[in-house]
Amino acid sequence: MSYVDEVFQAVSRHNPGEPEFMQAVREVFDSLKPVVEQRKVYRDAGILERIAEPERQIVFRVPWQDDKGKPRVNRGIRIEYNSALGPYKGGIRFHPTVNLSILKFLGFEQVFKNSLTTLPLGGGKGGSDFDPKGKSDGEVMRFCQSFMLELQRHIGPDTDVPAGDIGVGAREIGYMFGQYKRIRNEFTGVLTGKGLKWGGSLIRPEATGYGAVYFAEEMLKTRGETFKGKTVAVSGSGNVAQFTTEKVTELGGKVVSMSDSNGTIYDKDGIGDQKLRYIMELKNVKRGRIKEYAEKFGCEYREGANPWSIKCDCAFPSATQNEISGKDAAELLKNGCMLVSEGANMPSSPEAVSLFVEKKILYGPGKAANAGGVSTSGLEMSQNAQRLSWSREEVDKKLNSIMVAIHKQCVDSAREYGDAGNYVLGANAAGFVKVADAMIEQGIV
Ligand code: NDP
Ligand code: 2IT
Repeated sequence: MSYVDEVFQAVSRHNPGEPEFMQAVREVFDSLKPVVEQRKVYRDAGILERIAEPERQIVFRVPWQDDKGKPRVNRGIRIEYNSALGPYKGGIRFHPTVNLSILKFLGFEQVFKNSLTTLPLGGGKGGSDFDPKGKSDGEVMRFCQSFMLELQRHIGPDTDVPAGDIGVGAREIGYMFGQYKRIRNEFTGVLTGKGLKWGGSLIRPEATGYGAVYFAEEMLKTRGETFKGKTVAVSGSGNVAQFTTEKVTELGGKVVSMSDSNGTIYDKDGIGDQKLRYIMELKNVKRGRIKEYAEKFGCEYREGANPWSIKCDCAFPSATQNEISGKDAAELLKNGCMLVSEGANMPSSPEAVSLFVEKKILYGPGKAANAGGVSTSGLEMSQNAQRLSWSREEVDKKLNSIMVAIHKQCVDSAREYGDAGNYVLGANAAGFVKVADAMIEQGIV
């Protein structure tokens, strides 16, 4: 049996009942076969065994009181996955589906993603099964304060720097930052995605969506194409989806869909700037459902459906993991989709990934395509350390050049390992090599 398969089996045995985690490990390990074949040193140093095991997993009780005074309990988790390249870095997710499998898959992906950013960032991820939907601001605040009361002892600006993810945006980061500052009596860059008045970076809110579009622009260039006149399907209507839509529109594409967990809107005229402002207000302030857009603007609404049966040239999955099944992928391809850029983490099922790679469309996997968010978090950390803030133009320019650099690493490494144009191989191999080499240089720790 190959070294890769041997370690994969051991990892499966040690992590029973964690399908999302095993899916992420399988995908990365499959790409690494030509890499470990070429560089025996990784086997000698036991790198795969070590890299699959998180450095630290923290699980804790989060008690809080709801508006009726009733005691409630959720589970808090932080996975400090790998610190070979820098402090643990990665988002916090609040969603009822959160469990160890999901946070380990996200943490594992984050390690390689952060390596690709060119910045000194280790990988981590955290969250809770707390559901912010339908909760009052007061309930969300009390939950965030309780979550941070425990988390604060494990994190710090040089140790572990969390940020947002699903269900964690500006409001939640604010409440968590306020609580950290109060407990520790320190005003530091311990979280990213902070408000602009108190240490946040310009462009961080936009960064994941903009980055996914910049990455797609680079992929399009390899075929002499641009966004001008392209029809684009976006899923989700949260942070990543909103700024993906904004940037695609700015570059001359037409976004015809957005969605939430209840359904999809299909607006053939395109979700232009005015309509996007409506969605931002609806989702970020009123916290309503995407269906209200269809009612307001009189477009089609598909209850319970995702956008993948809509005819499009480019798809930006920006909601959640495994949102594109094999069947959805076949439908996208049948309708002529030639580019998929993943704003979400692992949105394509293994069957969908295989189809995209086999058909040689421009397929940018999440760990490369959505790395603009964490990259700009890295830029926020630099600004905090300098006690300076950079202009919008400066941060946007840096974000763009990081996405160009990530694209180049993917292209070069796919070619080096024998499958030019395969961004899955390129991203996994390039991300891995840097972390693995750093681990070897730092000894068996
Ligand atoms: P938000 O919470 O802002 O938005 C999430 C969106 O996805 C909402 O529209 C939500 O709908 C939808 N969604 C969530 N879960 C499901 C589900 N199970 N089925 C269908 N729709 C769902 O999160 P973000 O925009 O920040 O994150 C979206 C994706 O991007 C995630 O995969 C995240 O890990 C990834 N990502 C985020 C980064 C960031 O900087 N924020 C950086 C890199 C990746 P509803 O409101 O109905 O739940
Ligand atoms: O998945 C991700 O990269 C994020 N949620 C952003 C992490 C970060 O630290 O900005």
